[in-house]
Amino acid sequence: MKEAIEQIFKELNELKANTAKEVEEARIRFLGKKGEITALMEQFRSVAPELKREYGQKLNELKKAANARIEELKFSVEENAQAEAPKEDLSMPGDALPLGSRHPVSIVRQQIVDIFRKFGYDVAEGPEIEDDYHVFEALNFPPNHPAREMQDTFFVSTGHLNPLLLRTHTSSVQVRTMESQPLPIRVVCPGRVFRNEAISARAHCIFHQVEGLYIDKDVTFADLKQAILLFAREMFGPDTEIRMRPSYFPFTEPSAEVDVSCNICHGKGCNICKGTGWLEIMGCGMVDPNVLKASGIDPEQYSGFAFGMGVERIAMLKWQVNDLRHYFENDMRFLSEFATATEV
Ligand code: 2U9
Repeated sequence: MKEAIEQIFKELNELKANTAKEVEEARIRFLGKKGEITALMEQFRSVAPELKREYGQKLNELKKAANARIEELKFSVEENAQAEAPKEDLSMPGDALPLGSRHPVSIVRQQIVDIFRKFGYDVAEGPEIEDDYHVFEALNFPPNHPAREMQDTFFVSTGHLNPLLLRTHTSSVQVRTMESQPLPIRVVCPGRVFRNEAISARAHCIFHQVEGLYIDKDVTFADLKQAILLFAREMFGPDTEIRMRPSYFPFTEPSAEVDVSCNICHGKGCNICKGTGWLEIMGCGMVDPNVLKASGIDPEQYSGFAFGMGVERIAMLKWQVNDLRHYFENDMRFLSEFATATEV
């Protein structure tokens, strides 16, 4: 047995392996169930008692040495495999990271705001959760106006005189501007608004508005008309014409809806303008004297005009998108169409 142990020590020292398979074969040969060292362990049982101690020690050393040698070979085979693996080609171009782009609604909101900034308007923002006073009361809505009902407005708290609600228009920001800023006022207010509407191709319960307000001495309807005409030509092209149709809003008197000449068919009539040659883009009017008074402005000395537009609607007209829901679903195939659309 002594010779057999010595012999295996020798073989272990000389053992070589080039592949993982050869290492495994060597392990089985020495340490497997029917391996040479395992066989010696079996024989050990019948060794004379006076030799047990000496042989036991030697056998243990042999087993340890075999395990260590196998591990050593395993490591060197793995190292060789890595060294031989094809090297990374550092001259290869990197993987292109897909670049994000601005949302079409953000692009159009910015375009609208930029046009009015060029005209000398300031930009103001305000809270999306507002109180009844700034959304309805100060804007001349009568107490029983339908917009104040649960069916139209999302209430945050009810049961007291000035409930909290999600603003239904950004006009509340203009009210806050009138309360806090000196006259004259020239301001545009972009922002998100909320209405209790069923979602369809033409309506959504959340959308974006840009509203504007100009208050000074001697502001007239002619000023309003000129401001809107200049805006429409900047937004839809220099040949654009506008027309105004009488309308009604609690906060303006007189009030009007504004149409622009259809930039697709140039007035001939197409399915975008439903054969009329005109597209509705916004509402506007002269600020109602009651609205000025509510915010402490004397309507005998000052007058003003205001306008409001839905950003999604302007974006739909600009890019001939026929379903408002595209702007909320964030499908990459839709959004990526606007990756380069940053200019007016
Ligand atoms: C103050 C006084 C008056 C803002 C105005 C409109 C007309 C208007 C709609 C267009 C489409 C809302 O997004 S929409 O549904 N807006 O027609 N908005 S005048 O008038 C104001 C605002 C603030 C202090």
